[in-house]
Amino acid sequence: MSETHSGCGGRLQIVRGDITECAVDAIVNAANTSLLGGAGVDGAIHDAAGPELLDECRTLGGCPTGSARITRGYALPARHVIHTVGPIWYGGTNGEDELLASCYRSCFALAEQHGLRTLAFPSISTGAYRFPVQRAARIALNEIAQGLERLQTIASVIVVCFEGRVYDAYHDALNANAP
Ligand code: AR6
Repeated sequence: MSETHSGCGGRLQIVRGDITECAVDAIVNAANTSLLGGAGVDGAIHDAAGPELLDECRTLGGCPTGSARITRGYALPARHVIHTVGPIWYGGTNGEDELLASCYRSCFALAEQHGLRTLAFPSISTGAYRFPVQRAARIALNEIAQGLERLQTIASVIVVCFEGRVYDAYHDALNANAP
């Protein structure tokens, strides 16, 4: 991990890196409604976790857009994976903003139910699903700040940016919201 930047009283970090290397209570996966794997971060997480992750995902029966499901982490350094399904970008008038916000809220709800203290998020929907990254970063950081405010039991949230352009967008969005 490199190039870190922090906010929310030190409980939020923006880093560049690979989420599969994060030793946290749960990493979040940007999945699709089948929960049966795919490309991007989803493929990387399944590769690193091993085939037992797919076996458990098969038992879940999929997940609607904006919701989340939790599994074990298997061979990952993370104890759990929270699989959430971001919206596909269709121009912004199909409820995309609200569905993306709902992904983050659903992840925090699972973190609360399972007593998780450390979370790592990728930039949901900004790859194959084409959500504009500046807009996604504002929504993500707003929801993460609200989640941290509501759940004082969460010690840290890391946003893991795989690409420089994504890191820059989150960095700028965090600075724009700083008091
Ligand atoms: N660690 C952190 N972030 C990553 C990693 C990684 N190892 N690999 C990619 N990213 P995407 P989506 C970033 O396409 O847009 C899948 O096929 C990537 O740079 O993974 O929500 C699913 O099965 C980008 O910023 O997810 C779905 O079908 C971010 O992760 C679909 O893609 C999200 O890009 C979901 O599309």
